[in-house]
Amino acid sequence: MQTWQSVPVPHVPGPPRPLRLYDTASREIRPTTPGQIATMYVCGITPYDATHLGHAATYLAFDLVHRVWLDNGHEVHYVQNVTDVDDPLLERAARDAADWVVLAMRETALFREDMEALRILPPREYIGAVEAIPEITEVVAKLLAGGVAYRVGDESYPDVYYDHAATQWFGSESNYDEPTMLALFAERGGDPDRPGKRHPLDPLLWRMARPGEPSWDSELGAGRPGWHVECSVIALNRLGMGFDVQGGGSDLIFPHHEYSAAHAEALTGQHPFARHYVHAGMIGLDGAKMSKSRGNLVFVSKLRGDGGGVDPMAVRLALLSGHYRTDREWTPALLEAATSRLADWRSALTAPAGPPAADTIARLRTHLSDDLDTQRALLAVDAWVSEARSGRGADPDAPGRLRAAVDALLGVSV
Ligand code: 5CA
Ligand code: ZN
Repeated sequence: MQTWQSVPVPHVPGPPRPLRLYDTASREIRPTTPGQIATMYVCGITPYDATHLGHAATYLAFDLVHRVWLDNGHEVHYVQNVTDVDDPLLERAARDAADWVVLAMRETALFREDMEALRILPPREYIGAVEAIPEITEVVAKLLAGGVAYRVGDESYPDVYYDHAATQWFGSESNYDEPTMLALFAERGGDPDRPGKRHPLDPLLWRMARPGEPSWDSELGAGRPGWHVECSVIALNRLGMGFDVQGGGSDLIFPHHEYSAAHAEALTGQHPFARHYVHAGMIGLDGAKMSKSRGNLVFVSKLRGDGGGVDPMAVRLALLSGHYRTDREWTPALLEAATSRLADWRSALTAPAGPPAADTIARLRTHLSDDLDTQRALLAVDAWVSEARSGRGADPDAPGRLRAAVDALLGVSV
C-alpha cells in the first residue's frame, strides 16, 4: 500500500543515548539492542473509523521509538499493516449499506492525512492484509501440514484453527493465566464456544467463505484470513524472527500479540518472535476507553479541520504530556495547556538568542531514552523556554539548536 509523506529529521549535535523500553513479556525496562538496521512492527488500524486520539497517541509513542533510534545512528525498518478485511469492518459496511472496500480506502486515506499532519514518520512498508493473502495462505497451509493447525466445522465450512498449545512458549508474551486469557479472548474477537475446536483458546486462522462475504481462492479453499495470523506473517516475512519491537496499544497484549507470536514461533521453531513487546496505554474520554465500538471518539481530522482549526503540533504536545504507558483521559484542558505551551516554545525557539542549549538537549535525550519519559522531556524544554523568555541568555545559536532537537526527537515543529 501507499504509505504517507515523511518529514526531514534534523541532525542533533552531541552524544545520543541508547533507548531503553518496557517490555511486556519480561515485565521490565530493558535496553533495546538493534543492529545497524533497527526493526519494528506496529499494528495498524482497522479502517472503518479513523483516526481518533487513541490511535494517534499509540502511533506517536512508536514515532518516538523511531526518532530515538535514528538519533542513535540506526536505519529503521518499520513495518505497519492495515487490517483491511475483518469482521468489524464488514459489520460497519453492512450497517451503513456501504461497500467495505470503499470504506476501507476512505478511512485509510484519512489516516494517512492525519499521520502527516501529526508529523509521524511513515513506515518503510505499509501492507494491507488483502495484499498479503498469498503469503498468509502459504503459512496456514504449512501450519496445517505440521499438525499445529486443524479444520473444524461441518463439511460446508471447514474453517482452520490454530492449536494454542503447539509450542511451550504460549503465554510468554502476556504472562496471563488461563481464566484471564479466556475472558479477554471472548471479549476481543475470539470464539471460545465454537463447537468442534480442540480447545476454547484456539484462534481462527482461515475462515471459509460464507454467502455474501468477501473471499479469496487459495489452496485452503475460498475464504479469508483470521486476524492474528495476518500480522504474524506480514511481520515475519519482512523482519524475520527476533525483530526489535512489536508494538501496539495495550488492548493488543492479548489475544492479538500472544497469537501473532505463537503462530510465527510454531512455524519456525524459534523464540522469541519479537525482542520487545511494547504497549501504549489507552486514551479515554468521559471515563471510558475511546473506542470505535463505544463511539466516544475525538477525531484528529475533526480537530484539525471543520472550523476546529487546532494546530496538530498542539495535539502532539497534548498527547506527549502524559506517559505513553499510562491509561489517561483526553480533556479540552489538556489541549488548552498544550496550545499555550506551543506558543511559549514558538516564541523562545524562534528568538534571536537564548541560554546555551547543550544541557537541555542532553536532558531531552536522557529522558526520552528512559522508556520515553516525555513528561520530563517536555519539562526540560519548558525550563529552557522560561529562562529564555525572562531575557537570560545571549547565545545566538541556542534557539536554532534546541529547535532542531525538539523537531528531531519530539517531532514538534514550531
Ligand atoms: N487493526 C488492529 C491491529 S492489527 C487494530 O487494533 N486496529 S484499531 O484500529 O482498533 O487500533 C489501531 C491501534 O490503535 C492499535 O494499536 C490499538 O491498540 C490502538 N488503540 C485503539 N484504541 C485506542 C485507545 N483508546 N487508546 C490508545 N490506543 C488505542
Ligand atoms: Zn496487528
